[in-house]
Amino acid sequence: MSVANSLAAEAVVTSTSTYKTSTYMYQPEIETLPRDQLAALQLDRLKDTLRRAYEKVPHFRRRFDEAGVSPEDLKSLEDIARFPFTVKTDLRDNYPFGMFAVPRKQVARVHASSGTTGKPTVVGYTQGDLDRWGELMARSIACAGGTPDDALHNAYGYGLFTGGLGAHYGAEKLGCMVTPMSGGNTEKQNIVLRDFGANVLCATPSFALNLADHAERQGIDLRNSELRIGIFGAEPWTEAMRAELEQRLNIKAVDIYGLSEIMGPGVAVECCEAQAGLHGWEDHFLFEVIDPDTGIPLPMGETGELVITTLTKEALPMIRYRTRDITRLSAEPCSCGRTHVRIMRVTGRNDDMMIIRGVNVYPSQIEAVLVGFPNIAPHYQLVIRREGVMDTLDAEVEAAPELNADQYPAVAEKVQRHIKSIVGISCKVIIKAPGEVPRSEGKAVRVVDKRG
Ligand code: DLL
Repeated sequence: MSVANSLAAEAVVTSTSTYKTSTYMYQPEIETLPRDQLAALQLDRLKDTLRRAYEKVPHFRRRFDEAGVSPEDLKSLEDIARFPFTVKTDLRDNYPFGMFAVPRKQVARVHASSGTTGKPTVVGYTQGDLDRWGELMARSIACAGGTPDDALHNAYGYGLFTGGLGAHYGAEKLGCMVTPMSGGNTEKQNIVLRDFGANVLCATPSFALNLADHAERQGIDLRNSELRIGIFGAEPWTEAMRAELEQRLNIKAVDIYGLSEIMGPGVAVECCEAQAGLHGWEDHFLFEVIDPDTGIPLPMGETGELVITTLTKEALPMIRYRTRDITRLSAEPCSCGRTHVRIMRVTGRNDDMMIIRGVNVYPSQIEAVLVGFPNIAPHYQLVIRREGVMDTLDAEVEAAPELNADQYPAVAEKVQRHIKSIVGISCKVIIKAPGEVPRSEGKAVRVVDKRG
């Protein structure tokens, strides 16, 4: 067993409290399963999932029939490429419960994501699904360095969003003391964080930054608090932002990924040892990366759109779900000893890509320039406008508190030149006074489209 695994295992067995027991079954053999055995397990579970999807969900039956494939055609994992994709509009078209593979009475919980337009996307879970989700989130928190003895402050939003309850039940399963804080209430959060001695903070990275900012103003020294780990996700963020958060909060910051259509948080997470890409839990999910234009699967390591098939979901099996998230997979061994494939940092979504005067750009590329840049604070918003036939981009960036207003133009000019030379686009940088860029209370709104 690797050091990482023995440490995590020890942490689990050393939780001896009579009142609070960890019900999480740490299974190092699953996380370090040799790849051929992992593939065999996936194949078994994939066959079962395809069969259930075909038999129980009219949408899948129709799509499989149209594509001329049946579950029996899958003989190897690679055969998945013959099956049709599922996209977000399929869920909307079958609103609310039309994609469920079990009768309504067997659904124990639903979540939903609002989306920007129209009907929400509704997802459902049987009790078995909820148990497995709790297990995977517990595994994810342990992988991030959390232990049953930790106090975990959960600032992901509770409600229809999967972040709050997803992290909550995982943390309880691991045996942590959980503070179910939800989002918002920044100042109160900091008082609770300090007074309850939180060791682990779960939040979106933009909200964590907001907390750090406020703490400084409130005179709360989070750097010298009990806080040790930040488990940040639900939105794209950068290495620059990681460095900023680690420094400001004196923590180790790890990336966590997930999406409601597949489960919620806990689909993949970084290990605290390497912090270098997120282990995707392959005993429950099958990951592919495809060329977003042709839909053809790409070889391991190439960048494209992440596609996920669930292997154990009962209420809502998902076949080849197009996440729209841009990333690449890595099968390189990880220093922690886990064998599960790594999903490298998601740089952005297909639909977040901006095309400015012919140049493709993701908000995260601009963030990488802005965060850590001298004299500015790491809060920003990008505004797209249309001038004639051209799209223009303004980056609204906040001044650091010590910067005088008469220095704003010179700093703006410098930032502008850096964005041009590093990202390759011309954008106008507008320096705003401290506090003028809207703060995040959950997922940050990075792009404001004013093209009408
Ligand atoms: O954001 C689930 C979640 C909650 C993940 C808490 C992590 C922590 P949705 O609201 O359905 O679910 O949004 C899913 O958010 O397709 C990505 O575009 C984005 N996303 C999630 N995690 C990351 C991440 C939750 N670590 C969508 N990096 C996904 C980049 C992320 N983007």
